[in-house]
This record gives sequence, C-alpha cells and structure tokens, in this order.
Amino acid sequence: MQTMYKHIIQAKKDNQKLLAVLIDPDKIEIDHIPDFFKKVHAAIITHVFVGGSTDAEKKMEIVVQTIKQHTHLPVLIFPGSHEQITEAADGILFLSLLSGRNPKYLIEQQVQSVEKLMDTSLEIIPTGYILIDGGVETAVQRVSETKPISQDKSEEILYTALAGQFSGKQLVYLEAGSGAKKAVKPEIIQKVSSKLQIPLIVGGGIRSKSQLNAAYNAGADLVVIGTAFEENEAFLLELKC
Ligand code: 1GP
Repeated sequence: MQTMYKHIIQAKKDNQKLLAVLIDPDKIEIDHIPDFFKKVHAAIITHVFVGGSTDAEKKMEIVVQTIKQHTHLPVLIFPGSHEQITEAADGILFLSLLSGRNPKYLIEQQVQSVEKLMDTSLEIIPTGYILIDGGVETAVQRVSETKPISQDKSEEILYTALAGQFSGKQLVYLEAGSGAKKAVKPEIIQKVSSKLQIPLIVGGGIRSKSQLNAAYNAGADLVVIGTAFEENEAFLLELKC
C-alpha cells in the first residue's frame, strides 16, 4: 500500500505544500541528529529525505536508524546508488535520471537494487529525476557523468517531465543540484506544473523563504532543502509551523 504517496497526492489536491529536509549522510554528525531534529520539528518540514551522490563513509544505515529514533516524520531514501538502500527508512524515491543518457542511472542501478527491494517493506515511489543547470557543476553531474538541461531549454525540460509521467513515474523531481547557485526558475516550474498531472518536487539552491514561496506559487508540490539548513540551522526557525 502506498501510504506516503497517497498522502502526497492528497496534499496536492488540497493545495497543501510539502517541504522536505535533505540529509546527506556524508555531512551530518550522528551525535547532532537529536538537536537538529528538535529544530526540524519546530519548522514546517513534512518529510525527511536521506541520501547523496556518494556515501563515502558508508553511514547511510546508521544515519537513517538514528533519524527514525528521533522523528515521526516520513523518512524516504534519496539514494545516489543501490548501495545506499536501507530497510531502516519508510520508503524510497526510486529514481531514474531522465535528463541524462547514461544507462547506468536510467536502468542499471535500478536492476542492481532489486535484490534488496524485492521483499522490502519500503514504500517504492517511481520518480523521474531531471537534472537542470544550476550554474555550478554539481555532485550529481560528476557522479552520473551526465549533463544537466539548460534552464533556457524549458520545452525540453517539460517534454522530459511528461515523458516520465507517460512512462509511469509517480513523481517528477526538478533538481538544480545540491548547492546550486541558481535554483530552478519559477517560470520553468510553472511551465512543467501546468501540464504535469503527477506531483512535482523541486530542489537545489533554495536558500530563502521568498525562493521557497516562489517555487510553491509556481506549482511545486514538494520542495527539498539541504544545504541552506546545513549551513544555517536558524533558517529552520524562520520556517516555523
Ligand atoms: C539536492 O535538491 C536537493 O538533491 C537539495 O539541494 O542542498 O541545494 O538545498 P540543496
């Protein structure tokens, strides 16, 4: 049963906007998780995403387990590779990198993850992942060896998102990349959200309340913020419930 996905769909219908904090296991100290989550719970955060392009210290499992001990928010893995999959989470964004033409991230990683996922209790949410130029070379770009789509090519972004929907993805994620200089432009979010029937996630480079609201007003259903919270936890307190 897709409990979390149903909730996202319902939120979209009710125009209730969702906000995920992205936790990169390479960047968080385990001891800091309890304090960090006190701030998360004071803010309007609705989801926790955990993952990164790499998991150099193989901390994914312990990070997810510790987070689960300190929150009742839904925890979804946002994995950079099949090695990051852990049963400790509630669900997984089962990503295909639709903007790229690297078979490794279109299907190979997905096939390699099946052994872990075939008897899983994780909720699997098929997600079309679209990398968009955020003005700097991002980790996703380096690791996936793919090029992002230019923000000038809004038609290509729209067609890629719709190709994802037509091929059965349940979510589309417009990603400017972690630490992007330029977030996905509201005009692009608007163009995609006006045609897309499935929920739209937007992330990468969002650092202020005004950018967050601009993404929501343009039609993002769920926004993901990582770097801005890592660098300035006080930003969580600006987004009070
Ligand atoms: C990256 O979209 C997320 O995968 C979040 O990006 O770290 O720039 O907030 P930031």
